[in-house]
Amino acid sequence: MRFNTFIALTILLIPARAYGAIYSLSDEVYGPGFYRFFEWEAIEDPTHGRVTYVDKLTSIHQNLTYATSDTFILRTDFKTVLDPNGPGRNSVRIRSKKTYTSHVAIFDVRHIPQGCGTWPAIWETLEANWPNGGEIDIMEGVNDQGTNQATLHTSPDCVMSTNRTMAGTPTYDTCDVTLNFNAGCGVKFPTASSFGPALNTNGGGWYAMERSQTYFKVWFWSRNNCDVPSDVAHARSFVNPDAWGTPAAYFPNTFCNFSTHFASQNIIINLTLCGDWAGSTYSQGTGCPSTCVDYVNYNASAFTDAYFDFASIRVYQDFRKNKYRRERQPFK
Ligand SMILES: *[C@@H]1O[C@H](CO)[C@@H](O)[C@H](O)[C@H]1NC(C)=O
Ligand SMILES: *[C@@H]1O[C@H](CO)[C@@H](O)[C@H](O)[C@H]1NC(C)=O
Ligand SMILES: *[C@@H]1O[C@H](CO)[C@@H](O)[C@H](O)[C@H]1NC(C)=O
Ligand SMILES: *[C@@H]1O[C@H](CO)[C@@H](O)[C@H](O)[C@H]1NC(C)=O
Ligand SMILES: CC(=O)N[C@H]1CO[C@H](CO)[C@@H](O)[C@@H]1O
Repeated sequence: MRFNTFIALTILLIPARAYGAIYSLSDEVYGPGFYRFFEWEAIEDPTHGRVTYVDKLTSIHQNLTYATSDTFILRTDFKTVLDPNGPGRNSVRIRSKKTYTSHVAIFDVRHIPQGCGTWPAIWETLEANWPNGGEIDIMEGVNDQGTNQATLHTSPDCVMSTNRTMAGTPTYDTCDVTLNFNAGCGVKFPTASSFGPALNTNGGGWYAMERSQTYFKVWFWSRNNCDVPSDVAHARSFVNPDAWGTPAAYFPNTFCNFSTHFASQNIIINLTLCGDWAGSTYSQGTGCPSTCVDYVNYNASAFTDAYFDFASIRVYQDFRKNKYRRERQPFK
């Protein structure tokens, strides 16, 4: 009987493995679990934003992070008028305690920060070894403008093929941080609902990233899309990204040696204001008033909608290493 079960399992698993793309749930993060999975980075903003990143206790005390059993909110302060000569608006930056190589990460968001001056990001990097450990930006944008952009930033000699099958539109093909003022090799997503107010009015959606040894792929599905893969929509224990269709962004290793450009990386979520990107493009066809820094200093209530609402983050790894863990214990 046991032997038959073994044979049946083997038969069941062989065809799946032949496709090489079945991943199993290794970390499921929701509600108070965010307080255990992540550490707070009360650091100076490396992108020169008008923010002050606070520590965990301050973020809880000031309600800049807030959890219920199925919600995790992360926001900037929206109550304080700032002294223009003092520190920036309080905000939060969190980094996963774990690092990952090959994996799938699915971010189920109900809302992302919106408003003039905002620059939210969900990304992966190894900060201690930047840029040599590479950077994979999964969700990023500024000032409510345009669609989501996924981008790689790397050390020299990493270029993307001009012939890629993906739904999005490439910006630069070279990922080298020393070129194009560190713009990286980006891909603009095709759907308006992938970023900003359009994402929020649709109730959010799912960003998914697959990192394999030979490519990275990023997808987005809006909450009300009819083509959300069922393993994504129903938070299954196994996912098969090979069945998810053409990604919005595709980064193959054709002209980029992943083993020398990408280390094992942390997941980082940050919310800055102004700074290198949001600040420099603040007045470029955005309709945003005055200057970015003045707007942040004086218009506190303009940041009421500058918040993430996460339903969950799920990380999947090679199903042979089934180390499933739920990050759900209440924070004390
Ligand atoms: C903290 O933030 C949450 C989510 O935005 C909100 O529901 C709650 O009322 C806030 N609590 C306080 C004390 O302001
Ligand atoms: C582009 O890529 C496709 C799929 O990988 C391949 O079949 C095709 O030959 C490539 N075209 C060029 C011009 O390289
Ligand atoms: C990538 O770099 C590693 C380490 O230097 C090397 O062993 C490997 O052969 C390289 N791969 C390719 C395809 O050049
Ligand atoms: C504050 O917001 C209002 C409304 O958007 C705008 O008219 C005003 O210029 C802003 N003030 C500053 C200092 O940015
Ligand atoms: C302000 C801040 O922390 N910025 C980081 C947030 O995210 C992007 C990735 O998109 C990083 O490049 C920034 O350094």
